[in-house]
Amino acid sequence: MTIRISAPLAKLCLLATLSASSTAPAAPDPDSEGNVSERAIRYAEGFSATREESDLRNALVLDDFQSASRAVVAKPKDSASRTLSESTGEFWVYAAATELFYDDDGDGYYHYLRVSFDADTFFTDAYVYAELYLSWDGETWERYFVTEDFLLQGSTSLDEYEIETEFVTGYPTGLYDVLIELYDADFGDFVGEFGPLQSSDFSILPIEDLEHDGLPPPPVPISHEHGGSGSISWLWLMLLLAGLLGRRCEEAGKCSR
Ligand SMILES: [Ca+2]
Ligand SMILES: [Ca+2]
Repeated sequence: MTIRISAPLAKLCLLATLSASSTAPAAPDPDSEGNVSERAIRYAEGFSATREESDLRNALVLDDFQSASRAVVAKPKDSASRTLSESTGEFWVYAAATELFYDDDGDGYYHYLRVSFDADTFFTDAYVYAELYLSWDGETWERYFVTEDFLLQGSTSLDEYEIETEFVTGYPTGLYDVLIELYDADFGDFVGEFGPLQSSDFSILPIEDLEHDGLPPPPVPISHEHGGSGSISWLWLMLLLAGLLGRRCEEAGKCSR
């Protein structure tokens, strides 16, 4: 698996290579009524050109929602490969990449994701928007973000767009697939996609939310108190050794008095 990792910040950790079989994708914790747990993310979006290359946008806008009823859109995963059948050929995603940041507990699973993509159009310019999806179980895509409308200008790469997401809650530790769907903003038509079928960058990304990316527990303090169990053990050994020496010298008749 290849995942593009940039290294702009001190907290950035290198991503360890993970095999697809190393950890099974996690389930989304359904409650007693079968509803999946609350989702919350922070996000930032914009054209890549408006960000300094070595910086993050810093996802600050909080978006939290109950996924069971209101905002989450889910669909079968096999619905993601419809480019040929539904796209008009007037728009396409030329290239896309994912980057992972922040692994506070050092377990190789990250809570901050940047998705960037360069979409192009046959037209001189056209407004589009993108929907971003995650899949943790290999069976269902769940929408986690919808961008604002933004302008594509022909086939230039200067209109590359990016979305940074900090997963706050509702995203348990697992290996997630990511999918971008592109829509014509004027008509709402699906016009293209980019996901695991197009690049391994969008497969089995090690992600967990902030709740699961806790800092490691502090080291166990070493007790220097006297009289503890360790001291008793040492005292017991000394007495045992003295007893053995005494018995041997009595048997040899060489004990001094
Ligand atoms: Ca982690
Ligand atoms: Ca472009």
